[in-house]
Amino acid sequence: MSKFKFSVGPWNVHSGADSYGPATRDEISFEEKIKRFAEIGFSAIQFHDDDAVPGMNDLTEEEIKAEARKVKALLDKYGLKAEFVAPRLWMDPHTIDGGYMSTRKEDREFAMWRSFRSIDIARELGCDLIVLWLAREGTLCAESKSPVWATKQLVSAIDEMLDYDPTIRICIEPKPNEPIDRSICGTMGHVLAVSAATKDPKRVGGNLESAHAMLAGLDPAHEIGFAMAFDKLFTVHLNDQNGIKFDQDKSFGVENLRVAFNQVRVLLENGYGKNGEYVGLDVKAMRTTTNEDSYKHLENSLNIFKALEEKAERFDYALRDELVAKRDFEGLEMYTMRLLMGLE
Ligand code: GLO
Ligand code: MG
Repeated sequence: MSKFKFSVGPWNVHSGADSYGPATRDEISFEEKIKRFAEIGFSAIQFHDDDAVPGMNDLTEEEIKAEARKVKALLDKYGLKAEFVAPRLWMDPHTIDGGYMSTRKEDREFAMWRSFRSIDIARELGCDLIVLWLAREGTLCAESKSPVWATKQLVSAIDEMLDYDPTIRICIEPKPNEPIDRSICGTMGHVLAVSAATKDPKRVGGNLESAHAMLAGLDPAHEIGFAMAFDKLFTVHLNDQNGIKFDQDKSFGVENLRVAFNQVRVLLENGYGKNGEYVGLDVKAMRTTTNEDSYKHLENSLNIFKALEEKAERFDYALRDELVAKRDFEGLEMYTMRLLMGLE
């Protein structure tokens, strides 16, 4: 029995289209997805603002809230919670050059409008968390904007959200690049610095995604640990990644089991979940996956997580302490490998 609760977003089941080719699987309706998510073992759904309210740019504030209430009723029907809402500030013509740090004032205003509406939607869905994945916040042309100005823009955008709703929490999902070239907030260290500069740092934390940490050349378990040391890990996006290249969002643990194990272990050791946090997955199916297997990468990720949780529960801390006292790290490494290989 897992100690954790799991969450997922509707974008984690998709048709397989990529930048180089069309869809390879059928589109699945939102309701069908969440029904299956509940059956597979997820207890909460993550949303982009327009996952909850499609076409929201053309709706009034009241209409947006009314649409969100319909989604809440669907969640209730399947016994699911909403975990967070993330303003999608990377698809719209207004966000070509980013949102909060766009070079155009009207685009920055659009980004704030979407952020405030995301807060409204979150409230209707019964959650208090806004995730900011800062997809296009940075520079495509290094000379186009000052990184000092851009960083301050991010802080003041967050301050405005904190003011808009006195109980909402803001959670930055750092990523060093892609689609932006040079990001402004690339790692958990950046997130903590930005958090500290806001008017209410307690309400500003991070969402660590395994693949994003790896793209920054960092160990995701250490990024998780760094955030947890300051009570700043508001959620996680677990997945896997084969090296420093484009963001792959592979199933959790399929590339590097030891790195995955250490992510589970650091979460377990430090009581992740005791404040209601979910273990979120952000994984993509391979393009070759068939319609029938549209959810297999999610089931695999959950099964791998739970198997690693069981290994982490069995991790022999007395032996670890004994080996550490002798500085026998070769021995400790081999013990860990034996545990992972099923030899312990
Ligand atoms: C992409 C991100 C993306 C976000 C999602 C929620 O690299 O990981 O999937 O997590 O849009 O904001
Ligand atoms: Mg993510």
